[in-house]
Amino acid sequence: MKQKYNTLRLLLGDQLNLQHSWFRKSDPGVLYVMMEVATETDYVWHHIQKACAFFAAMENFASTLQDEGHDIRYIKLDDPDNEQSFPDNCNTLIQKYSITRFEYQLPDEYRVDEVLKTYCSKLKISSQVYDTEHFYTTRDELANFFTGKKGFLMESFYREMRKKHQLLMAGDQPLGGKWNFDEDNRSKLPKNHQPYPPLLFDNNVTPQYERLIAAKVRTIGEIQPTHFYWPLNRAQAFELLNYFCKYCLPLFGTFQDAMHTQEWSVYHSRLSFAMNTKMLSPKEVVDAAVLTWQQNQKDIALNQLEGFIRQIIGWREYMRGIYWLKMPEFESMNYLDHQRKLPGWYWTGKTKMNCLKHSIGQSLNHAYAHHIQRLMITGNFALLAGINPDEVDFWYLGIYIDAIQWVEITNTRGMSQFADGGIIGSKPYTGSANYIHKQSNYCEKCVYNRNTKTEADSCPFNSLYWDFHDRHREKLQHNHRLSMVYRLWDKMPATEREAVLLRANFCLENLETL
Ligand code: FAD
Ligand code: DLZ
Ligand code: SF4
Repeated sequence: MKQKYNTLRLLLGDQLNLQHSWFRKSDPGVLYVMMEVATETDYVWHHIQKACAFFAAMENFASTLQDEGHDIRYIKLDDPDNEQSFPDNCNTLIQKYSITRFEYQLPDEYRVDEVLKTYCSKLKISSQVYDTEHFYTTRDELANFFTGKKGFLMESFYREMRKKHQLLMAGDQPLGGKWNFDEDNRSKLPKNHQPYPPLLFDNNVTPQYERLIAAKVRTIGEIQPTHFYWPLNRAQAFELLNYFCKYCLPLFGTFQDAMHTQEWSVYHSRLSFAMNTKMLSPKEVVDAAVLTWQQNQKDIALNQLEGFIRQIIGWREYMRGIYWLKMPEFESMNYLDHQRKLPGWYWTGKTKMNCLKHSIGQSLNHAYAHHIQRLMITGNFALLAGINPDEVDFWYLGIYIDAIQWVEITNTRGMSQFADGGIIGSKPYTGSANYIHKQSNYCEKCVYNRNTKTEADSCPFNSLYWDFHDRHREKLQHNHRLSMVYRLWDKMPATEREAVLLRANFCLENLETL
């Protein structure tokens, strides 16, 4: 073949950043490649909506690049010459076009980063890696920030981000006199309060769905391929962002922790897929929210905006920094030595516990649950029950539309399962029915009694909560944030403690039928 291209540029499924400097002008010597490959479809059991969303968004991205005058080869899962891995497909193209240079953008996932680093080290042609131009921070910025400091407190990183990017600041002071308005952000949905319905698109992902089915890719969850509602291109991502700013931002903070059987996203933005694929940048999201607030200050209180901004410039960037600082060790951490198997009903939602039934059910239906459902329902239960973090990670990495390891594992193994021994959270996030009832209507129609601990129909969370702290006393009792928990436990009459542990033991031995 006559040489047409000198450079091959690989784009991954989560690198759909149209604003990247690569695309400022087209270069006839550059061939871009995107590919649907078994190494990506098979590393976990993806939710079918997640797999379809990635494929469809990738295809849309490729056709936009084509329209803008770039040459791109899009390799589909069932293409006969698809070798089913990034290196093998790149090799084929390099040979076919006698390419002399290979370029790629920094992968966000350790696994893929290693594959591509190894690939480049063996290549006979030159290679170069570029930044994705997506995040506020570089990969090692967090590590540099915490060098010489004790611990990795998110709040101090967040304040630094606020100052550095001059967000919600009045000079060097936080706007409104406080960095954090979390105490205003814990309301339950009042009876008869109906949030705006989630904005749903009407996309058709039948071709992507059929390719996945034909290839027998193992997936989970439900889908309606002809009415697919996640945003699949930049225009839809912006539409979702504008909808959020107009209808959800005004109450985002207030109901950030609220859960309800009839509402699957409450006032949450559902922008994580659009951001994690890089169709939208975090700066675009933050700027739109700030502008909306500036133009509507009489309708949008500062706590609503601050709560939202913190998730993006705080938690999201922080998790990425921790990921690159602590991988690959992070992947095998199991501080509490949890070894139980994940109950089978995590894959079906078939449990009598109403909070778990709803949170898992909506995850299977929509590939989505909001933060508090992930942390305080499914995560909390897995932690209290002592489930092996490998199994917990496998579930979280597959089931959510936004699940990419850099942000999944830090949240799951770190924040939710305390398997990192406290790098991310200063104490385990645990709660009993008391907390769940405070934030939701789940307990109202549950077969279990949220008010008791030791009866045959007592809420399992209530005994498992104490059992967890008792079981891990040696590792946790010196944590000053848990001193109250241990004081209360020790004050309980011995007979009651025994009954609680007995009930917990029953729950642990009968996890599958709870
Ligand atoms: P909103 O509530 O509207 O928040 C806005 C944005 O802030 C999100 O889109 C997200 O980009 C960011 N954000 C919020 N919380 C976090 C957080 N803790 N860490 C990082 N970014 C955050 N998020 C993922 O993107 N992918 C995951 O795989 C993932 N797994 C999680 C697993 C567990 C156990 C927990 C507790 C949380 C996980 N999160 C994950 C974080 C968070 O739950 C989701 O980002 C959020 O629910 C996405 O919905 P949303 O876009 O409506 O978020
Ligand atoms: C999630 C996903 C799936 C299901 N399939 C692909 C794929 O076939 N090709 C691809 O480039 N990306 C896919 N992705 C997203 C990847 O998991 C993500 O792009 C990589 O892990 C890099 O972080
Ligand atoms: Fe969940 Fe317990 Fe409430 Fe039932 S009573 S919904 S199991 S917290």
